[in-house]
Amino acid sequence: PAATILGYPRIGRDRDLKRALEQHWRGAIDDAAFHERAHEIRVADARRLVDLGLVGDAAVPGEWAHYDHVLDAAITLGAVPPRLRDVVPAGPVSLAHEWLLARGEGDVPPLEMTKWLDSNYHYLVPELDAASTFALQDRRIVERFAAVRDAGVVTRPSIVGPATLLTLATGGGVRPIELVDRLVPAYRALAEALAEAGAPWLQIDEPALVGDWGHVSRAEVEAAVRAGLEAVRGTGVRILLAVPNGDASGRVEALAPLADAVAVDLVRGSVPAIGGTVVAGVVGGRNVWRTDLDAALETLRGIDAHVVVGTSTSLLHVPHDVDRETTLSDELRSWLAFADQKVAEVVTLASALSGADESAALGRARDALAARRVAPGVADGVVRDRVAAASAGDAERVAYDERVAAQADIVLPALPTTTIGSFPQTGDIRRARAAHARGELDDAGYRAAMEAEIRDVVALQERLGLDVLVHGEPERNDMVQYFAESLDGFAATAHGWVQSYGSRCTRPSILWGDVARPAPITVPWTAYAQSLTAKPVKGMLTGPVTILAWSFVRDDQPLADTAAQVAFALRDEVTDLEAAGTRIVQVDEPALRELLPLEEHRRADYLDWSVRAFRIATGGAAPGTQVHTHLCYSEFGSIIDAIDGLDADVTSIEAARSRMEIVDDIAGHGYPRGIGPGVWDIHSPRVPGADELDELLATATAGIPAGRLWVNPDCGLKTRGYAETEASLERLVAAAERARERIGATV
Ligand code: THG
Ligand code: ZN
Repeated sequence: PAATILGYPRIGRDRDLKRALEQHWRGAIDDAAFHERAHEIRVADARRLVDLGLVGDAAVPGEWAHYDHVLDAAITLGAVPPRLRDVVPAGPVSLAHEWLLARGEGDVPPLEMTKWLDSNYHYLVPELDAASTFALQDRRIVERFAAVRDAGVVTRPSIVGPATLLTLATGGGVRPIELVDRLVPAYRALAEALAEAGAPWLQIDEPALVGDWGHVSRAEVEAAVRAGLEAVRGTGVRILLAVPNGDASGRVEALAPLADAVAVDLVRGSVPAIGGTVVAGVVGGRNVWRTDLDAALETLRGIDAHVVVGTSTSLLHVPHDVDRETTLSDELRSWLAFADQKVAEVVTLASALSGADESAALGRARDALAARRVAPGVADGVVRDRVAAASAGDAERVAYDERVAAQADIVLPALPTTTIGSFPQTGDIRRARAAHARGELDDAGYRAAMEAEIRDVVALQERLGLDVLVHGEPERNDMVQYFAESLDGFAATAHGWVQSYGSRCTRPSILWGDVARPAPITVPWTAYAQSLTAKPVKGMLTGPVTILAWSFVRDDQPLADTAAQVAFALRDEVTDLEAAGTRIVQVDEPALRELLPLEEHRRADYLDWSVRAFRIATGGAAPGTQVHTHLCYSEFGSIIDAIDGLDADVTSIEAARSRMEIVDDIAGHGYPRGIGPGVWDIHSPRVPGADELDELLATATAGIPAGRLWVNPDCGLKTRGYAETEASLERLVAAAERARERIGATV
């Protein structure tokens, strides 16, 4: 073909797949109905892509996982977790078993979920061990190809390649990458089956090639890609090696001759010196902005190979169609390109490249870009002056010891107990928010409903005996969307859903202009909660890096500059919270790890600006204000210096699932400030046992000095119910008391 994309959103234009999944999980539809709905979504999307201009030899990609594409690869190749060998039989995997792997059931925990590369999408981590064997066990990829072909569209199936699959897998007693020779014959079998079914092309995704992984060397990744390509040669199906999500140049040249075509990311990377056919990813799959078509065309014309115009990554990470966003201004909408608009862009570029007259389309793109550059709000002199005038002092608080002294009047026991911030979002809260959004509940009624909820949450925490309270965040749906709605420079979409994991989606805001805070955001809620209790109530903010990571961020200035703007807006919020009497402010950065670049050489710069942004946001806090932060993962060791650099007085992190493994990292590093390793894994409704809590706290007190240890859950409680929340927090408080007695801490 002349144009293609590396993948398309699979959740459906109206989140049709989400609904089908959730209906099947609740038993509202049976297997046959689910498969029928999933098939209809596939056919509708494939036909749409043809209508949008993806025509010719397998131009339409075919990646159609029900839940996750990494899980699909594992299922296809028979990579069932060792612990479930007796439960999930060899052969095709039923829907019930697929959901067991994805979601767990009873005593069976699901596969672990982790962020896909540097995105906000979560994949399921394949579990392997030394006894793992592989074969083409499940023919879903072949069957879907055949079914969509029978409906009229010849697609290009894709699968995560062996190097990437093994790099992202965990191994019990074996480094998964060492299993590559055992794995690649299963890819061969897949290619043969696809050839037999008449598939002209197979796309093998190897983003692992662009990263530096630590646990796997570059040579090992390259060897695994090579082994995969060698295994699938000569079956009759042609191979597209896709290397998205980063700069493939310098890494792909030696492998290119083993594939029939190579797709590279030319948004983040440069053109590698390869001949043959290159799918040139000049249209970005990770942002929502219209492409600079003139610049793209120039890049394309400079490539010395047979060029197919493509996207830099799959379009999985962007919403379907900007034309549906009728609540956005016409002006902003004209600057944007969601998945369908990006398809149109690759088609236009291919047409222009072949010599056709696309001057009208190119002109429209040029005009939109020019208008965007000078539009009011894109550059705000006051905001820019403030960022430009930032000094080292803005990012600096006084020494930790001095802060501890200044915070001495915040009276707390040893091993203080607290929560991460949110309490369960009840049906009442959601209904009140929805009614308010529809205009059926006025502002006063809405405030009354939220205040009633805050009263209940504060009373509950007092009854449970927690030491540092929260207001529970009933007024927030999504912690990033909430701040975006209150800050200048952001816009919200109505239909812009993207898959986060399984059926769960988020609707990222669009950060299009300079960021400023027109008015205080959280102060009234926090102040109201504090008025109800003598115990300290934490103010709760989302940090600058997380606000960027979970929004669609402007591409016309460095991320570091945008982060600094958000940081100054939050800094003002911290000051206003202090003025309202708040002594403890938490600034969450759960996404700090997520934006860490895949390539080693880009990491220092990232950590530098991201840590600085956090420090600007919190650097205005008085020494007597206790600054907390929260990070949502347990891979503490890999970025512990950056976490140290945040200079927060107290940091809460996930730890229960990994049985307090991080305590060693903390002890080994000599981390000097307060730390709360989570003792209750809130990702499941399970109530932790008293013994289990005692054991986790014993590990924590053995490695962390009592004066610095906090006791808290792993994460916020908004997805939990009240039954398990009350029971678990009661046990958590009791366990903290036992731990204090055990170590002889005085209260
Ligand atoms: N907000 C945003 N991104 C995130 C998280 C978040 N990424 C990481 C992590 N948290 C992902 N977790 C979730 C958890 C739940 C949901 C989505 C992502 C979820 N979504 C609802 C759904 O799909 O039905 C929709 C929620 C809504 O109506 O806004 O439940 O917290 N940005
Ligand atoms: Zn968390």
